[in-house]
Amino acid sequence: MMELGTLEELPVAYREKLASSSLTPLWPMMRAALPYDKPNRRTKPHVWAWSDVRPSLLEAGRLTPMEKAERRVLILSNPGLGLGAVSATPSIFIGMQLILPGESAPTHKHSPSAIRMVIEGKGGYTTVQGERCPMEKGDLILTPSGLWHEHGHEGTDPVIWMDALDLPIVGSMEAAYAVDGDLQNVRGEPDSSQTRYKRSGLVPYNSLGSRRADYPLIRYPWAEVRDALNSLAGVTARGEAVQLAYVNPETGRECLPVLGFSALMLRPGETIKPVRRTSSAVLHCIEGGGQANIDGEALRFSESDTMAIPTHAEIEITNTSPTHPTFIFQVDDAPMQRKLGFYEEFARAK
Ligand code: 1HN
Repeated sequence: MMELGTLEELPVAYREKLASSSLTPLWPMMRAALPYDKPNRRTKPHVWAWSDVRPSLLEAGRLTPMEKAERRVLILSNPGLGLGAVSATPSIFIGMQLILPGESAPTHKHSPSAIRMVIEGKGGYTTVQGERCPMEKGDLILTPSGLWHEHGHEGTDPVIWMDALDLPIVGSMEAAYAVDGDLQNVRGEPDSSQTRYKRSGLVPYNSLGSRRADYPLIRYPWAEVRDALNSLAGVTARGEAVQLAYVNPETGRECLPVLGFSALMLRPGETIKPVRRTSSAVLHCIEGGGQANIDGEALRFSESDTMAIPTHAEIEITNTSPTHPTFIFQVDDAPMQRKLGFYEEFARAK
C-alpha cells in the first residue's frame, strides 16, 4: 500500500494559493474517499421503536394542523448521520406520516419517487394520477416521480403510514423540487390491483402491443402478498429466505428506479443469514417480531418497528416466536446500484 502525502506536508503558501483558486489536492484524502475493501460507513444499525414513534406522531397531530404541515411527517434520522439527518440510510428517506379523520393532504407532485407502507388505521386513501387507492395495513402504494398524489381520510381513527423516498439521492443532485396541483378528478373504478392487474402472470392483452405505461400498478394489497409468502414458504427450505420482490407487472423489473421493495417471511423460530450486500436497507416489521444482529450489534424489534441496515453489513435475523410467523417489509437501494453497475453480493466466510 502506498504511503500518501498529507495536507500538512504541503507549504502553507501553496495550500493558500490552491484555496484561493478553488482547488483541492486529492492525494491527502484519497484513502478516505476510496478506502480499501469496504466503504467507510457513518450509518448506524438502528431500530426506531413504534412505541416511541406513535405517541410523538399523535402529539404532532395535536400541535400542528394540516394547514401548517402540508405533510405531517416525522423523519427517521439515522443517529450516525448527525443530529437531524434527513435520511435513515445514505440513500433512503423514511418518514412516518399521520392523517386524522376528515383531514386531507393536498395534491402535489415532485421529482423524487415515493412509496407508502400502511401501518395503522382504516379509511385512509391516496389518489395517484386519478387512481384512488384504499390504504389498509401492509398495503404498498407507489407515488412515482412526477405523478400527482394527494391523501385523504374518511375513517374515524388516526391513519399512520411509512413513507420511503429516494430524496437523499435526488437531493444530492440538487434536483429535488415539487409542484402544487388542484384536487384530482378520480376515475370511478377500483385501483388496478383489483382490475387490470388482478393476477400475477396476466396483463391486459393490449398492453403487449402498444406503448406500455411506466407505472401500470400503483397499489400492492397486503392480503395478497401475505398469502403469496405463505405459499412460497411451503416450498422453501428452513433457513432460506422466504422473500418476494414487488415488481412492475409489465416489465418484471423493480417498480421504481432507485429504491427496491420486497416482503420477507420468517417462520416461527427461524433464523436467516442473508449474504452481505453493497446496498443499504430499511426493514419495517409488519407483523410479529424478533431479533436482528447487524455487524455484531444485537437489536430487538417488534411489530411496526423500523430498522436501518448500513451498506455491506453482516446480518442475521431471527423470528423469536415459537408459534407465529414474522413479516417484514424491506426497502433497499439495490435497483439504483444495479443500474450504476456496482451492486454486489458477497458469499459468507465459513
Ligand atoms: C411527500 O410529498 C410525502 O406526498 C411524504 O405524502 C413524505 C417527505 C419529503 C418530501 C416530500 C407525501 C415526504 C414528501
